[in-house]
Amino acid sequence: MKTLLLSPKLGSGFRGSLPIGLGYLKACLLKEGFTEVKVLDMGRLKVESIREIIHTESPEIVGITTFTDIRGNALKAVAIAKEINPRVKTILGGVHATLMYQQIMENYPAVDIICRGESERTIVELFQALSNAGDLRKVKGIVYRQDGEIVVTEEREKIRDLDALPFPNYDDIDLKKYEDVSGPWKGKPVATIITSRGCPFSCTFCSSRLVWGNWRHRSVSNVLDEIEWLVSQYGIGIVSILDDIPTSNKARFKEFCQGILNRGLHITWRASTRADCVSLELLELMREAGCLLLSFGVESGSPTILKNLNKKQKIEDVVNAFAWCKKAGIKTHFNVIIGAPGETRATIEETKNLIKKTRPTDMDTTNMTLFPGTALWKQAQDEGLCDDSFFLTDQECLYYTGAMTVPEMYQTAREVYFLQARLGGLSGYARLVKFGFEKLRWTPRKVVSGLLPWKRK
Ligand code: B12
Ligand code: SF4
Repeated sequence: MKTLLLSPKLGSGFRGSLPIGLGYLKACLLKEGFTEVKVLDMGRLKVESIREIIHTESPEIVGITTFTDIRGNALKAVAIAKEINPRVKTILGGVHATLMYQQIMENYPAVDIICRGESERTIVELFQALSNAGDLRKVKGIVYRQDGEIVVTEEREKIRDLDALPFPNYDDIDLKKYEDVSGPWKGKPVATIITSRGCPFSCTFCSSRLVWGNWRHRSVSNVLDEIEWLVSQYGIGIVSILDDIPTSNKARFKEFCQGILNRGLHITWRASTRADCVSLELLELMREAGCLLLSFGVESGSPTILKNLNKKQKIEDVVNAFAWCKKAGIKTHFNVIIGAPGETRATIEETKNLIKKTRPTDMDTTNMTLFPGTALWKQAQDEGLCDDSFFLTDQECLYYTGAMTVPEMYQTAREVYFLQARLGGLSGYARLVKFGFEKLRWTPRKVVSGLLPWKRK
């Protein structure tokens, strides 16, 4: 069965990263004898280019990933594929389809099947059923239509033994295209790896647990083998660890760093984690093992906001983590959420004070975004701020507006970026000039709204 696995066109300003999820799916399909599978990253292509792709590749199956904000790109690509060849079987996967499968099946007839959540096992069983005219009802974790009815099969259990998975397959991908645009790795290709899946926390705004469940991890030796393979096979020297919280288990992560050193792997790497999941000792070892940059989802400097978001993070942990990173020689990235439930002028000041205190190397802000299925989505729905019909529109993101208006959020983002620039002196302003337009996505409409004075309704 000739199959095309696609990652959708990304939003403007996003460069994307290796389609590692599709790489895993292809590797699992190959292992089970489905050899005609091609992975194609459409991240930087026009959605319309799917027309030419379908004509040249003539696939029998088209599978595509969905994120909430760019769901429209994925759904449009599927509709075009179906229009060109109505016999093409279309499959959706990824976070948005996992959480909004009912709405998608009811409203988008071009979608034939949805795979919910972790799909390495599901796609193999699905392909076996499709190629042998087997019973789809027996394939756990899928949604499909039969005689006009939407059939939702039993939930699939999460993969416990992640080491049993093959490494992602990148045969169709030019890894050199995934170079960094800024920072210490500017212009160099970056490979991505996932050493663990899921997260032990339940922040109200986050989809991670809904897709991946509780934290599960690969063995250290299996991860090191993959890095060794990336280095020897593709000449990769820089690795981005995509786990939500790779340092959830500090002892395991120490073992990982020690393994990099013992095997003499000459790589540099970066990761994201939580401030309360690191220690000075661990950070020093991480630096020795090649870690140059750590990104922290700090979200806010206000204990009240952190509590409202169920972040379960103390301000003193944030202060310590940033001070330790400085001591260990690791650059830091401070991520801020603006407009969370309970946000006021005073809580914004608390966040600014925390930035002043921690002096991160870099930072980014995000307006409080509502993702389907999350506790925050339900809260906003109860407050009358949203309902599921939003996902049938062409709009990318829906922000939480229970605390601030959207112009107020953009105005606050400006303030925070200017603060960071001021703290960085000349180089801080230079960075703002260089990346400001991208960071604030200063479209004319947003410039106008961003210039409005900040004031509560
Ligand atoms: C890497 C990453 C990115 C990369 C892009 C990824 C890419 N391929 O180019 C970049 C940096 C660009 C990015 C940006 C953003 N991201 Co992001 N990102 C991630 C991250 C950290 C890892 C994704 C990943 O590779 N996972 C590992 C692989 C194995 O999983 P996977 O790709 O999901 O695939 C598996 C299944 O989903 C399924 N599957 C996936 N596709 C398909 C297709 C088919 C046909 C089938 C059958 C199955 C299937 O099978 C795979 C194997 O099990 C996730 C967090 C996470 N832990 O997943 C967030 C995450 C996906 N991002 C998120 C968000 C919010 C964003 C941003 C909106 C952030 C922002 N405010 O700017 C932007 C949006 C960019 C855009 N859409 O234009 C949210 C998505 C929430 C949602 N409901 O959409 C996540 C879940 C983080 C979170 N915890 O909230 N992101
Ligand atoms: S925001 Fe981070 S810590 Fe919170 S649930 Fe999501 S991945 Fe876990």
